[in-house]
Amino acid sequence: MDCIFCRIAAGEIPADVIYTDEEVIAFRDINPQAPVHVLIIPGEHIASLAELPEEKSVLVGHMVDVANRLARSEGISESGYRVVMNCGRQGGQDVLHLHMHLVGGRQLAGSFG
Ligand code: DGP
Repeated sequence: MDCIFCRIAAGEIPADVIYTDEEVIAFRDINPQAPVHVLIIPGEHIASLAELPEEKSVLVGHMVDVANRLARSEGISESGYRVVMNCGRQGGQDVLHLHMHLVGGRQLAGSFG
């Protein structure tokens, strides 16, 4: 399977990785929309939120924990931030490997464009 995020997780493609554990990897978005724009992905290939089996939903809770932790280490915990998961084409998902955006460091506008 030719998945760019699987290749980043495997270390085959360079990325600015800022966090890793047994379940997830976090790296800076290549096209940042704000001073802080980090992607948190599972190491395992799951195409989207719609493909997440119920028995693995705890993974998303872990991704939220990591996002909160990174918000603190990036210095945006107090000022505020946004966590987004796009799902499917109309949901704005371009890369078909489950990921969570952590965005902050500037005033963000309304989110349902
Ligand atoms: P989404 O639209 O939710 O699927 O967001 C995908 C994000 O992934 C988008 O903000 C750009 C980012 N991205 C795509 N390819 C790469 C890459 O090769 N490296 C990094 N660091 N980010 C990427």
